[in-house]
Amino acid sequence: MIKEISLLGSTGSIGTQTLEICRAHDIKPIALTAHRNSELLEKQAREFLPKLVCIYDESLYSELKNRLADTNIKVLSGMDGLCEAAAVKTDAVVNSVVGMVGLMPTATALEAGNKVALANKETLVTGGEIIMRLAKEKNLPILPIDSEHSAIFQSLMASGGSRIEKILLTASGGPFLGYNYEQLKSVTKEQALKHPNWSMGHKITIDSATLMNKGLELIEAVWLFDTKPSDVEILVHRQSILHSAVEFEDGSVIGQMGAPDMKIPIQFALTYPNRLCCPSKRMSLFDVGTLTFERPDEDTFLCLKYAKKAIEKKGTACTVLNSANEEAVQLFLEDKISFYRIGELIADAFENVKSSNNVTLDTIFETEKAAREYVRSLVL
Ligand code: MN3
Repeated sequence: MIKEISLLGSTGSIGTQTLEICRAHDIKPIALTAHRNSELLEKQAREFLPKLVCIYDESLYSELKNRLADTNIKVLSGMDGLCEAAAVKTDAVVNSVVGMVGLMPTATALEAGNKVALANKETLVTGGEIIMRLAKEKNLPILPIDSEHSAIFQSLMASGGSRIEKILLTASGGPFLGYNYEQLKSVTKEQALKHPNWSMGHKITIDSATLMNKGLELIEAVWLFDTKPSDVEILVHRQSILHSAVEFEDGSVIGQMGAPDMKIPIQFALTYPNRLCCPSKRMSLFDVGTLTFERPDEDTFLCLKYAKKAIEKKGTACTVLNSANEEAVQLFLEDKISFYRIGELIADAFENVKSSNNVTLDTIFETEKAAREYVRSLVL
């Protein structure tokens, strides 16, 4: 079992819950990194005494350095620091940063021989082809933390090597399930940030409201489980109790259920293949009562439609999709565009930004730059 980890994105929602698991099972984080929250990072550093900490925003480096001046903890910043944290020799790197900023650290962790527990879906959305190849070359597992992918991973443990016929990827539907185009046009940021079942960071909460989150997860599933996009079926499941399932050739469907609590998949990624007591919520099927399933509305929720187009196209098309989404969500959170405009911008970028069939880190970052600039040029 894992004794120590490097935790990238320790001050976010997944990061703080990962530290709860660390406390419960005496796992030591030897590296901690944050985007901008130096106050919480200092607090975490004082509690866990890691070898190093990194603040991604370089303008906060001196502040963090001062905060920790009386300790022996090495203080780093920027992408170099993040990659150094990913490369420390450890039992696993937990990557829970937000956005495709997580791609380089994931590649670096694997290059350094570290196994990866992955919550950063943008890593696989943009770099799935190279990351999965690298993991195979290095013979290192990528253990999914995303709850749906953890559920699929757990369901596959029952496969006995049999062929998968279909992956059933469940979606809560977000706060605007059932809304039509006219209704979506007038929703506010406050409404979009209220997720019915999960408590998460802002980026993923908006992604859940546009259904882009499910689009990104579909792409993530294609890479993680080496499956065709058409073999992944998305089911809107309002209760978020069945976290996803797999259908085998004999028609058996095996899924994983539980309370909607991220500590369960986080812990499983760290204790796999063992199951230990978890400081999580519990589910009562009596309280849940009914489980419902319906098809998503792709004509209204453009993001999902374009995510499917992107994974069918392959190459760096998924990077166009993802980068356009990251920019559009940022613009929405800054009150510069309306909610519905997010999907329109992504559709526009997908049709007009050139993607490459040759997927390398260089072509990914070139595509990212072009897509971000394109979206900003349409708005600002
Ligand atoms: Mn998920």
